[in-house]
Amino acid sequence: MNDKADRLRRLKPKLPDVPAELRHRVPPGQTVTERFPILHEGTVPAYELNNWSLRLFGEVEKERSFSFQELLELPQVKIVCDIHCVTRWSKLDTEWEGVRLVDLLPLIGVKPEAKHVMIHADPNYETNVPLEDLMRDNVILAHRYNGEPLTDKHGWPLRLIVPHLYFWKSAKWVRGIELMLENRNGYWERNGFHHYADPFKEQRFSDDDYEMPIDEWLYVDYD
Ligand SMILES: Nc1nc2c(c(=O)[nH]1)N[C@H]1C(S)=C(S)[C@@H](COP(=O)(O)O)O[C@H]1N2
Ligand SMILES: [Mo]
Repeated sequence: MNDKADRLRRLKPKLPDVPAELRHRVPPGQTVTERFPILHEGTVPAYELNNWSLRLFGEVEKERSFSFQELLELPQVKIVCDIHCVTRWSKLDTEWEGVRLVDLLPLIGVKPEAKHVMIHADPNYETNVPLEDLMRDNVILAHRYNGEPLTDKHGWPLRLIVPHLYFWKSAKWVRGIELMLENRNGYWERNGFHHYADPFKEQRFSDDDYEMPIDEWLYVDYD
């Protein structure tokens, strides 16, 4: 059992003020940073793009794997969004480029009974998202950030971006998308964090009775 949820919610945060003009964009209990923290479990994976693929499976008409090149041949979109990490940092106006799930998933024929998705990622990470949340216009599998290819530490070659949920749902190093009939919980969701994770409702923990220290994210790596 990973005790991050317990550790984080024990301390009481004192948050710096969010500038008034930004307050409507910053969820409660968050603070804004210009920097880009790097957070993940385990070590950064190294890939040979030729051996890399993204597998779509589960409740689909026909399971299929996409090479990186095949993903690049699909319609590409750019989104600008705010991201909110459960450790209390938010970063505004981040720009990502990639493929919309709403463009990708129809290619494999998702069965109508499928309502839930498990995102499978390296190293040994998974996170669950309702299918309808992935169908939003600004939910993408991103391969570029701020006009450049993703860096290794931010998820190269491919990561999910789900702007409207806490950032742990935005899995880096995504390798598989599993369509499911029933919800199953992913890694953090099994370890004390909320199964849905709406930052504007402060859905941080599975029981949400505690608060997180404001300075948790200051102690991670940056670029
Ligand atoms: N594969 C993988 N993806 C992951 C994680 C992880 O541990 N493994 N951590 C999540 C968490 S908790 C956060 S806050 C974001 C951090 O992304 P960043 O390092 O690009 O800021 O990645 C998410 N995606
Ligand atoms: Mo996070």
